[in-house]
Amino acid sequence: MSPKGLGWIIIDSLDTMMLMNLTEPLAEARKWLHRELTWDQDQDVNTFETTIRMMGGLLSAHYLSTQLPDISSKRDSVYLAKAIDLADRLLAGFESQSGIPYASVNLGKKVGIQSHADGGASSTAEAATVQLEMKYLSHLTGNDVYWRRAEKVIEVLDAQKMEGGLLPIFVHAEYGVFTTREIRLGSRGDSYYEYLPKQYLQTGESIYLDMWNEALEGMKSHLITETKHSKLKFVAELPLGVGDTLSPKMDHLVCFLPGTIALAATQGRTLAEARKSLEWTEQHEEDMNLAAELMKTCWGMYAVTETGLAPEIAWFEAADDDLKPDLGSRRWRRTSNSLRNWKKDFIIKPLDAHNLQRPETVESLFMMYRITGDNMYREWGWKIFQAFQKHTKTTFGDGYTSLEDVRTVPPKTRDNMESFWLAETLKYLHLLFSSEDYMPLTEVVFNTEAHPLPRFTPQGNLKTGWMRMPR
Ligand code: DMJ
Repeated sequence: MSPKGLGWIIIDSLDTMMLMNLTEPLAEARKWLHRELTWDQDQDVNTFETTIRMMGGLLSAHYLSTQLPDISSKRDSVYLAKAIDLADRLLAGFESQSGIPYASVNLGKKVGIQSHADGGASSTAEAATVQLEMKYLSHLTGNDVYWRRAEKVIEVLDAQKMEGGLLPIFVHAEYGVFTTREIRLGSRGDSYYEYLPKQYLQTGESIYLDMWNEALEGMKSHLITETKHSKLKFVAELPLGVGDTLSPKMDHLVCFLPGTIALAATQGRTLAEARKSLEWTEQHEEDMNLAAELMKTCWGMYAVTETGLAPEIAWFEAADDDLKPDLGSRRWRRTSNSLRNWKKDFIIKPLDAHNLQRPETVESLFMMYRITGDNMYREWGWKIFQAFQKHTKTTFGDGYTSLEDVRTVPPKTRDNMESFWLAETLKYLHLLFSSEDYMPLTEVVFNTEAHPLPRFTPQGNLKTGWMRMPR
């Protein structure tokens, strides 16, 4: 990405090495960070990607180095120092009129840069997925500037009072208004929703739980429908916004949702524990059922293909009636568990048939397993792992690669490995088969790049600085 390198793969995989106790490559990585890495480079970077992967990676490495004494000395400040330097550069991205971050930042010049595409708008998911990282940094340093910039974004988005808490996927950084009506939980929408309950879990701020509850109801009323033959539940898209016809398409990216629904319902406890709590309601049971149904569909994205790996995007056979606006009042039909029926419902188009070794399904499997204890989730995860082993290993066995098409065996390979394969997919698979008390969901919250950060009680002036306007 830049002549001097930004350590993209190295930093994104630091905490994976820590969690897997890979001490030798970790020592090498740390040495490189200490001696070579500089953020003072005349380089444009994506504000969101750099926050979730680089800041998230460094902050998590800092946190784990205080928790796992065998892998590092407690007084090791290199990760935190690099995170602070980076964050102070990324703050330039928030210097817009509205407080919505620009799509990019020049690290050396410390200036924000509006997107060169999409009419200059930033994507909603990108703007609204920096909060866990910025707030943890405020907690660590006592400097509230990161916290304030991060929460301002959510205040601006929420002030638009979108129906059902469902937000269009582009927002203008200067004017702070949405520039499209298109709504989806896949690309450009996804992690806005993921960070609502996670912000609540991280700091206990109830405003974000309210927003999540509203958005989840909105999804049930306007986005979640079922397939024609097997009645698998899926999250459709609204190209023209709420009140218009649904498009029967679901990105693999949406598969963060089952795990997130279960996490929000139980607050990271096991289902058995959560059910004992006084706040547990029929609504939470319903949410857990929804999580299980969507999990099945995400597993289906793998189970129906020849390679056993999911395409980037799936389309579904669905009855016209099930794509009409306002689905809230409909009754769901029983889902078939027959693979033959599932196959009739999945449509994979040639341009959507690639696989980037994405994590979302195994991420949700990890959360579902930790929460429900149901072994089926480990079994599905194991099959997915085996399929990755079989089809994505490079010819000489020295790495892994993305695939061109999951529908043919052997699949044509690409020549690319995304850093989230190391940061997320392998980490979540590892944790799926680790002991339940390793990185417990009651103590940590994973950022959207799978970097575990601690849940904490904010001190001093670190508290919610805004209120929702009446709907
Ligand atoms: C990751 O960078 C993050 O999980 C992000 O939220 C979505 N895209 C990739 C993985 O698919």
